[in-house]
Amino acid sequence: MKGSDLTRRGGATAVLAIAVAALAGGVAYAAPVGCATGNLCLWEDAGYETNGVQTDEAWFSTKYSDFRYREYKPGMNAHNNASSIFNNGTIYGVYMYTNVNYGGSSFYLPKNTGDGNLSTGTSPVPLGFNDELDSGCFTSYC
Ligand SMILES: [Ca+2]
Ligand SMILES: [Ca+2]
Ligand SMILES: [Ca+2]
Repeated sequence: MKGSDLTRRGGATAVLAIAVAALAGGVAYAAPVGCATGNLCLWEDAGYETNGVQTDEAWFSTKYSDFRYREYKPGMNAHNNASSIFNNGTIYGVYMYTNVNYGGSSFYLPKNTGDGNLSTGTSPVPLGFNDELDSGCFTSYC
């Protein structure tokens, strides 16, 4: 059987970013797919995704005062519904708030840290922030 080079399976070993891991609500050390270096990213659902899509994230690289105007994707804003968060900043931590204009309750999230499920209190973000966030800022911009 010579020249049997027809059997070359396009090694489509789709190396699906295993960064998805981030254990159930644990701290993640590898940024989720879709969250660019330097950004703070939010997703509507736990597990760093919005309706199953990891690249549908709302983000900011300095600060953002009103998530009603920040969208995961066209027509879907981040007002009172974020359930996972990752700070892919390289220098600063971020403060996140439950009200617009940096008001209400807040928590601090160090750089290169995430919480894959805001509804659990077993990770960097304490309880009380799931589906509540409305603004945030990197410490150098607060
Ligand atoms: Ca949510
Ligand atoms: Ca959590
Ligand atoms: Ca809120």
